[in-house]
Amino acid sequence: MAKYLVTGAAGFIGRSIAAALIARGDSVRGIDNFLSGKRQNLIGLEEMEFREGDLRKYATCASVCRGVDTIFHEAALVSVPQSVADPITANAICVDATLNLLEAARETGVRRVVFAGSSAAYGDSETLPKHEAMLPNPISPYASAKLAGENYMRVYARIYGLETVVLRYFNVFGPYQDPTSHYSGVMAIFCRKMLAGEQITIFGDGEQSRDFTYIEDVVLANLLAASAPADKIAGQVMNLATGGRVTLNEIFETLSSLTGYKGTPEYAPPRSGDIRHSLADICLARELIGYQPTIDLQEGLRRTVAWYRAAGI
Ligand code: UD2
Repeated sequence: MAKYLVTGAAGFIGRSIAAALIARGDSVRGIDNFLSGKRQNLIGLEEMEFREGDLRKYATCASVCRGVDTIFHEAALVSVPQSVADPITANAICVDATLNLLEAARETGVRRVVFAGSSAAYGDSETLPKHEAMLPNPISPYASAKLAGENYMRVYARIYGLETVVLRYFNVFGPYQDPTSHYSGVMAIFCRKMLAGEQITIFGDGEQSRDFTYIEDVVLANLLAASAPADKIAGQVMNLATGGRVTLNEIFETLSSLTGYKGTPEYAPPRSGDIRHSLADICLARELIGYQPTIDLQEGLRRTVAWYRAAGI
């Protein structure tokens, strides 16, 4: 039976991929250093062979790759502002660790690596939707580091024949996303605060827009990327999103009605490194891995609010 390795397995996206693999009966190993991952995210994943460790150490990568067929590399420092505050750590976590993992994968005979890329690669170029043929234009340390990871993926496919594939995530949201840090994703923060009746802050005028992707579709795309024929995906980079966008002000309105929130947002200056609009062209993922989003924004928000309400975080 093929063995899967999920890095960042205690994080939001990693644990969701691991849960889907376990649910279909696959054998899964997970690794996390709990820098941003949470131990409670491992609840329900008891069938996973879990190792606590840090991919910035090559020996850890070599040990965790042994016997693995396919890796889902989700471990990262995921926040743009956090990378602005500490670019050296962002680089170590997103670049050094990724190169260690690729080299260990090559050495131990791993067949495929599916990598969590980021729409941050596009920066704030005005062209919408963003498509993969556009020149990258990173505008934050996070974006540069994620792009470097992508480039290593392509190089390892080309030079060493590893079947690497990059999914460029656009704002992912849903159950298990950590709402408790000021580096958390906006959906998680808004859900938690609005359910608790707390003041929320919108950075900028709220007219910035994002292509918010529900976690279940991200998991789906990862599974498709893991099983697609090598000649279609090896060395490829593709967007993973919905192909629709919504402003923060619109999100606020929808979440107000779903949560019963009565407050109004406080508006603050835009965040450094923030991009204005983000919208994906998802044709390539459709063509290469047969991806089609299944959960629309309204349904995704409904499920997300229900989850935070039940979790009582
Ligand atoms: C997302 C990803 C990031 C990267 C990037 C690519 C998340 C958590 N981060 O960053 O990993 O891929 O996209 O561009 O998915 N905001 C508020 N109030 C708050 C928090 C955020 O107004 O309390 C704003 C924020 O200034 C930004 C928008 O909401 O304009 C989205 O922020 P985010 O941190 O959720 O995600 P983003 O797009 O910076």
